Amino acid sequence: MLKIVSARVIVTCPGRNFVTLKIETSDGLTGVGDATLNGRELSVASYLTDHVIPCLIGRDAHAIEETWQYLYRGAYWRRGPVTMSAIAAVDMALWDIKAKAAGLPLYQLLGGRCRDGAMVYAHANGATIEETIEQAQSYLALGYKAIRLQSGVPGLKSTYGVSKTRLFYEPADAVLPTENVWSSEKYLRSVPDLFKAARNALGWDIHLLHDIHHRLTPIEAGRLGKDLEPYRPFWLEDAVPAENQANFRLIRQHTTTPLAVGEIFNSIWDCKQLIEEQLIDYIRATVVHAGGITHLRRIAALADLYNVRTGCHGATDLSPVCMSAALHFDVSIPNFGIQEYMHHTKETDAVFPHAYTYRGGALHPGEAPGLGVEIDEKLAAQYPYKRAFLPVNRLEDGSMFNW
Ligand code: CS2
Ligand code: MG
Repeated sequence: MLKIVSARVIVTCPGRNFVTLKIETSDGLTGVGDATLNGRELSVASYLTDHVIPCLIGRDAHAIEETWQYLYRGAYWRRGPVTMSAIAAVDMALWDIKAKAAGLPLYQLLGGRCRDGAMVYAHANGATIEETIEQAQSYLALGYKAIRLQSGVPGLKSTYGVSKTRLFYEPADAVLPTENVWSSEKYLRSVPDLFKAARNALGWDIHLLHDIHHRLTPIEAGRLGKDLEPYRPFWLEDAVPAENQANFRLIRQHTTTPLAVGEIFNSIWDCKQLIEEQLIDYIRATVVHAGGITHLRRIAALADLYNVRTGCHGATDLSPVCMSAALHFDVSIPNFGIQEYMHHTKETDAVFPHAYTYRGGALHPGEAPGLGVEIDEKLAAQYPYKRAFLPVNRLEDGSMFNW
């Protein structure tokens, strides 16, 4: 039996915090898993170190499903972002080990390729519409087939998705949460202008996406979806908070603009109704936060029954380990939609050497055995953890709102 003989959690901060689980086996094979939960990293690190790793030692490294069930049912306190990110990290590491033992890139163990590469979308953002479009044009020149547009909102000091550094968007920007101020009215007035200008400047042979980031009511989202229909968005993302999945029925009644949701989901139960009632078009759940490859494949299989495609989250706070795992998943499923791709910094890429490459508007997982990514532990040790919180968001009257 291929036994798990040790496991450790590596917390590193090459520009932002990442939590990585590394599992070692009796024949020297190792596997890695991403366990990064932006703003709550140490919770998952402790969950793994104090409550999971002691149970892993001596277990069969090949028994991925059994281990998943052991950690899910055995927790008693099921689901939630911390638990499911910890389970995800173990799952990714065990799939990494299994594929390395087989000498194959992971996608070959997931049924082989359904497509060459995973179409990705880049992030164009700017304080003004002009700045946003100028950055979108630079992505167009790089061969991207899909671009997300996020622009400043006239009258608001800040908004979601517009970063100071423009290229690397890292929202966890302070040792205590920064306070943002929001106005849906000001925002709703600005988005149609952004899309009209974008279509005029970029044309129609490019997918244009937008992230509302949980900030509208269903009827506001219905109105925005209708306002944008002439510009054919690829999707409107996180239109409304999705604890109440029935919220999306109201949006669906008013617009044919495709809807995407799910980057903060951590299990199939968070999206079962959305998928079964076809209230969404893309499910954004990701490998690191939704229980790993094992569970995300279940979500994709359910989605496939209802014409829902995947659109995995891929922000900079998901490490190259998660991106590697996502790409093996993306090329192997029938109902892949699109993969988010926010570049990591050079420092991050150096800590996580990886096989995936960008080519012609898509990412390719590469042919290295396993996930095709490692963590340089010596280099990682040079970047100690630095507490950083995601911002909070208030309405102009000072009441708490959704960030
Ligand atoms: C965003 C993320 O990428 C996205 O679609 O929603 O940037 C999200 O805000 C961060 O991952 C939060 O840590
Ligand atoms: Mg988002």
